[in-house]
Amino acid sequence: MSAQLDNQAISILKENDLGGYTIPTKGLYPYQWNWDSAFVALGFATFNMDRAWEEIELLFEGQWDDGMVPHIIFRKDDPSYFPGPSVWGTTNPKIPTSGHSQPPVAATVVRRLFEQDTSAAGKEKIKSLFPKLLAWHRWYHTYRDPEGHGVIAIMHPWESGRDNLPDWDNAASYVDISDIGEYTRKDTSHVNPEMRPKKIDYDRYLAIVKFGRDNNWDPKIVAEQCPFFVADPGNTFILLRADRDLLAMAEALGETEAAEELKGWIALTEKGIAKLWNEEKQAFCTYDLRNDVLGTGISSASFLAPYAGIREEKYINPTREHFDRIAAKVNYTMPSYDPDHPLFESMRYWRGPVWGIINYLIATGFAELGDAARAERLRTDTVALIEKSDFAEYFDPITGEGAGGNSFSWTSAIWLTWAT
Ligand code: 9WN
Repeated sequence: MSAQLDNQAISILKENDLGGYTIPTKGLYPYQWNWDSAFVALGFATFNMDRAWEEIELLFEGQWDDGMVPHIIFRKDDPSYFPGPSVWGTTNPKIPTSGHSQPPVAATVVRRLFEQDTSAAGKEKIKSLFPKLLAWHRWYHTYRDPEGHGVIAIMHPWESGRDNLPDWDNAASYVDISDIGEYTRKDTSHVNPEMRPKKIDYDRYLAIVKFGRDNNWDPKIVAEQCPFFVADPGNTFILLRADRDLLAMAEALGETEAAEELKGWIALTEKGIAKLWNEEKQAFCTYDLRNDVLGTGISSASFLAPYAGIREEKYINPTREHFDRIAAKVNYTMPSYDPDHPLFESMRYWRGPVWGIINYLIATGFAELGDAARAERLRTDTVALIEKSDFAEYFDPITGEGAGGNSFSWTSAIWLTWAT
C-alpha cells in the first residue's frame, strides 16, 4: 500500500509541476500558492533536491521590494480561478501577484533542505535565500504587528491560509460590502458549494481586496485602516517557529547582525502570545485588533504552540487536554475547528475538516516536545485518511471522506515527507 501511495504522490507532484513551480491542483487552483509551494518543496526533497530548491526560488521571484512574499504568483492568466490578477490590481514590476501574504512556513522548510543538502550548491542556495527570507520576516513584524504587541495580524482571511474559519466571522462582519459590484465565483463550479465558503464570505473577501487595491496595497495604510485586522495564532506561531529556524541559519552563516534582529523578534513574540491566550477557554484564540475583541474559538492553530517552541506548562498542559477532548470526539484528528462548537461543520473547508499539512505541523511540535503519542495519533490518522480517500485537499474528521480538490499537491508532499 505504502509503495503504491508513494508512487501516486510522486506522480501527482510531477503532474502539477508547471515547470519549476507547482500548482496545488488542476482546475481549482491553477497558480503558484505561497505555503503550498513550501510544503511541496519538502515532498520534492524526498526524490529530487534540485527541484525542491527551485520551487522555493521561484516563489521568491514574486517577492515585492518591501519584502512581502505574496500568497499567489500569477505566472499566466487562467480564467478557471477567481479572483485573478486584474481584480488584485497589484503593481509588482516583476510578476503579477496577489496583494497580501500567507503563513510564512518557508524558512522552516529551507532550514530542512539546508540540513539535508550538504553539497556546496546547497550552501549557495541558502546564502542567496537567507536575505530574502529575512526581509519577508521583517515585513511581517513591521506591518502585521505595527504596534509591537508580539502577535501577527492578517489583513484578509486568505492571509491566514484558513479562509472561512468561524473565528473570522465577527471581525469580517464589520467590513462594508455595499460597493463590491457583481462578480462570478469559479471555485463552486469545480467543487461542491457545501464544501466551500459561503457567498457572504466571498462578498467580504472581495470588499477587503477592493480596500487593498484602492490603497495600492500600501502595508502602512493597511495596518492603520484596513477594515479587517485580526491577530492570528496560526501566523503568529508559524512565524515564531520560522524566526527560530532563520536564527539557526543566521548562526550557521555567521550573520551576526541578522541573528540579533531575529532574537529580538523571538523574545517579543514569546511574550506577545499572552495576548492570544483566552484564560477562560484555556486556549490560544484570535484577537481582533480593530475592534479589540479576544476570540473564544478553538481551532487547529490553537495546537501550534509546541511547534512554535513554547514550553510553559500553563500553556502546554491545557493544550494537551483540549487535544484529548477533541481526539475522543472525532475519528480522525485534527479537525480545523472545535467539534464542540456550534459553528463546526465537518465538510465545510476550514470550519471542521482535517488538513494534512496542519496535522504535520502540529505533530512536529508534539514530537519535539517529547509527546510521541499525540504526534503518532496525528500521523496514523493522516495515513488512514489518505489510504481511505486518496490525496484529497481536506477530509471529514468523522467519516474520513475526502473533500475539495483531488490529486492535491500538498497532501502528496506531506505523505512523502512525513506520513508514509
Ligand atoms: C485562497 C491553495 C490555497 C491554500 C489555502 C486554502 C485555499 C484559496 C482559495 O487554497 O485558499 O488563497 O481560493 O480557496 O484555504 O490555504 O493555500 O491550496
